Amino acid sequence: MDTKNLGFNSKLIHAGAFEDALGSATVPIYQTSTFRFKNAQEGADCFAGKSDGFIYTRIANPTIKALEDSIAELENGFGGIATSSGMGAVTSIYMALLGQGIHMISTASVYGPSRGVIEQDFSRFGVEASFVDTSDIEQIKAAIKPNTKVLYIETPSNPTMELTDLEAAVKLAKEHNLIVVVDNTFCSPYLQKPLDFGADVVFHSVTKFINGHADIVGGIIVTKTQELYKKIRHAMVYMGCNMDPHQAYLVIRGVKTLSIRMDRAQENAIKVANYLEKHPKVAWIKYPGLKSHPQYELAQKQMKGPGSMISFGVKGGLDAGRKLMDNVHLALLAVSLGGVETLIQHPASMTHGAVSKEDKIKAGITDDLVRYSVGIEDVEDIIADLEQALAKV
Ligand code: LCS
Repeated sequence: MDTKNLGFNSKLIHAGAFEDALGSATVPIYQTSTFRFKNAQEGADCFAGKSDGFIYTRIANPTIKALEDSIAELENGFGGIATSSGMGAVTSIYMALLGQGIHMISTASVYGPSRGVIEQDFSRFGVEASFVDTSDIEQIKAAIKPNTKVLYIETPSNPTMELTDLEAAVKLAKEHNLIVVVDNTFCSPYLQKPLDFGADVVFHSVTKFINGHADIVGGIIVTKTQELYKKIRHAMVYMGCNMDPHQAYLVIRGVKTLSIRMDRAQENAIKVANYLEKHPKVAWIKYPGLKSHPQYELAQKQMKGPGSMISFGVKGGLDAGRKLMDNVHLALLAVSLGGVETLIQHPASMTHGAVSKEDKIKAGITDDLVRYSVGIEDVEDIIADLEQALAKV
């Protein structure tokens, strides 16, 4: 079926699904490492790229391809590349686009390991990077050097919930021939489509909203052009960052309910954010759906909704935040995000623990920051849980 003209919710169900010989309603799990060739010529043709038959699961696999085709269509891109994890996506992109003497500009408050792998690993191979507040376009402009090739944006950023103006950032990047990469994990294609703003590469930790059930880790990259697709797929295949067919099957299952899960989580998050903003023990809150968010207008412009991630500080700083985390019962004290269950965590000592103290301060990852991923439970229960835990602070 041609799904190109379907609405987003219909695409979630039908995009990328292929028809197999037995008429399966869902995409079967092709749990195989390798594929038989009909004859030697077909094998040679597959390797020469003259046939698009499957060869070996690290290179491509029908179940994984169904997911790749689905997300590529949802992001309005050329092609999808599924990876073993979100970090598999990050490193495949870095490997494909960076190299000796190449400089990248990135969001300072980016997911910790996306920064750490540059500073601790890629730097050993001569890659340079500047981590700046990309929510301020002037800071991006000031960081551009003659050897800058990539602008890497995470919006909203993890965990500071800062937004980067995609339209303005892409405009500036294009004036300097930079490739724009966007980590769209916090939004999913349901809330934000960076390629529509002119970005070149978009990717996700599908561990989060896209899969949504906290039962796998995975990643996916979508490129705007065939050229970038080939380059990044090559890096993914050669580094062995491929997804597994069983993992892909579960993600395909998760994708189908993406919009209804996100609608519910977001509806809850708006109520939770309003509750927290008024709570006397809450020192500050950052949520793009609140008018108090400094980029509330930008959120309205580039996101379909504010999502379900909230950052806030409790009066009394780190100790008070710890007390809150130790006293919630419904929310799981756990890292990750974007699943059906509500999660709470402390970025400065957990997800961003490896970022240096100085860089954390510069990126706004303060010791009192508590990150809250709102799930799809009854919102009354989520708020009651926060209420009793805050009472103990
Ligand atoms: N990008 C963002 C924005 C993320 O939040 C994460 C993981 C990744 C990339 C990497 O994806 P992964 O390899 O874990 O699938 N974020 C996590 C977090 O905030 N808590 O635990 C993992």
